[in-house]
Amino acid sequence: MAKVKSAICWRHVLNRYAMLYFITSNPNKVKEIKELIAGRIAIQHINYEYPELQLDTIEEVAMASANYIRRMKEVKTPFFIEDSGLLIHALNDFPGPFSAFVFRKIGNEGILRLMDGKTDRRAVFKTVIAFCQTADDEPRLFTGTVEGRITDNERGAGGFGYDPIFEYEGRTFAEMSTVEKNRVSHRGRAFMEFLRHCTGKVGCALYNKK
Ligand code: ITT
Repeated sequence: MAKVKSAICWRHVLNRYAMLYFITSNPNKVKEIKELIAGRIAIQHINYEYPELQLDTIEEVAMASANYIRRMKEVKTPFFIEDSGLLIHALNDFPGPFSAFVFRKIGNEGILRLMDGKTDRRAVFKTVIAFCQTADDEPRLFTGTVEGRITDNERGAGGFGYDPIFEYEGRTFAEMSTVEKNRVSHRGRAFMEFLRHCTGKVGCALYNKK
């Protein structure tokens, strides 16, 4: 299990970036990231809905979205966006990059129906963060994944999206607090990878591998 270490080189991030802009239309993502940084660096949320691109991978979607945003006249930098998705083994990694569309159309109930009778319940949650230091920079990508399984029923009242049907070590993400979810989640892991880049420090380990 990967565990978040408490001693993050926040000072190095602060020295490098006085402000980071997080562009997303999803307030739940903002809540999780804010919880993770706990006020130690300055992140400003920009609630902006950019076109939902249908591409083959989450990486391609994140890259294309950041490229779209950095070409806008009023873009604020440095900024990051993130694209996340659920990849279900028994469904050939569906819904993957189509996770937002599928959630809107069939929701967790629909996914559970598609999984009816399937014994292989393995699934992976993935987040890809795309970061642009300036509007002239190609986006840099940072990835986080977590392996779990799809439950038989929705469980838990917390979290959002697919959380009630994604189980990690016996509990769904919706049965965890935000702090607990961040410690092991795709988003928490991707964000820690991103911070590792921001610190510019080799040896500033952010995870303890157990
Ligand atoms: P932005 O693109 O504006 O950031 P979005 O909600 O469209 O917001 P994504 O495309 O990344 O974000 O999300 C794809 C879908 O996966 C969407 O339905 C989310 O609710 C869901 N999702 C993303 N992260 C999740 C998480 O940590 N837990 C559960 N569901 C998640």
